[in-house]
Amino acid sequence: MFDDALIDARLPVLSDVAIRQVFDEIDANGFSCIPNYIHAEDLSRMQDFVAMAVARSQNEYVVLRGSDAVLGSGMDELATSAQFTSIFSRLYELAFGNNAPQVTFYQILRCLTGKGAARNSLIFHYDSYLITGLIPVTIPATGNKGDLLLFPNTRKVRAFYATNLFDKLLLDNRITQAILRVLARSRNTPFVRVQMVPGNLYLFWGYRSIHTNEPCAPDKVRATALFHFADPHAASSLKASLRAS
Ligand SMILES: O=C(O)CCC(=O)C(=O)O
Ligand SMILES: [Fe+2]
Repeated sequence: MFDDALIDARLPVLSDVAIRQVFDEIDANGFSCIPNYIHAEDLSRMQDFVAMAVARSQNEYVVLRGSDAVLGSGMDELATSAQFTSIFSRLYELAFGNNAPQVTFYQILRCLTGKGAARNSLIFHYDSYLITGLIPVTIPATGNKGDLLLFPNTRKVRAFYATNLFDKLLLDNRITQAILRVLARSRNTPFVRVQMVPGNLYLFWGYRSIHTNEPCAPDKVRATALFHFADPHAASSLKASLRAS
């Protein structure tokens, strides 16, 4: 039996050289993949949790936000694991040259299934956070697996929250979304297609890259654990006043 509290001890240790390689890959290819990042025993605990969450939502699309919402699944432990968080702080320092703030995540577990599977797919967006870590937990064995589609590093980190909002406005409208959907299907697609393998860790610049996921069949489950780190506009007063209103 495994001691649940020791997930950290079962994670691979990544040297600074390995992190530099991850960083270079993200810049060159748009993403980096660390295969078999999650130990099989821990992965199966996460998969059991997903199965329970999906059953509880009557086999419909469900999103769990924050580490309390995934308590006991192992995904909560990841968010505070020294091994896991050090990946993000070192990537941050390579990307921005200054000391990383303490790593705390906007953490979510997305379970794509049922009628909501199609409705919540192919929505192209930028994340609000600089670094995105994605761990596929449950992926359909057959049929559409819900690949991740990435248009890597299409913008810089914006100095102003207002510019960030403008980027999002240009993206978040019917016409742009329709064009991107056509591009995603075209033979010479500019999108990088990332196949989801359970237990792997995928890293990319979520803030800088247009991205989305493909759907899976309504009778299948595609669940991903997302770890978002570093909001560049955390100190923006415009953002604060928009939130308050
Ligand atoms: O589930 C996925 O593969 C991606 C989801 C995503 O990009 C997000 O939640 O920000
Ligand atoms: Fe995203």
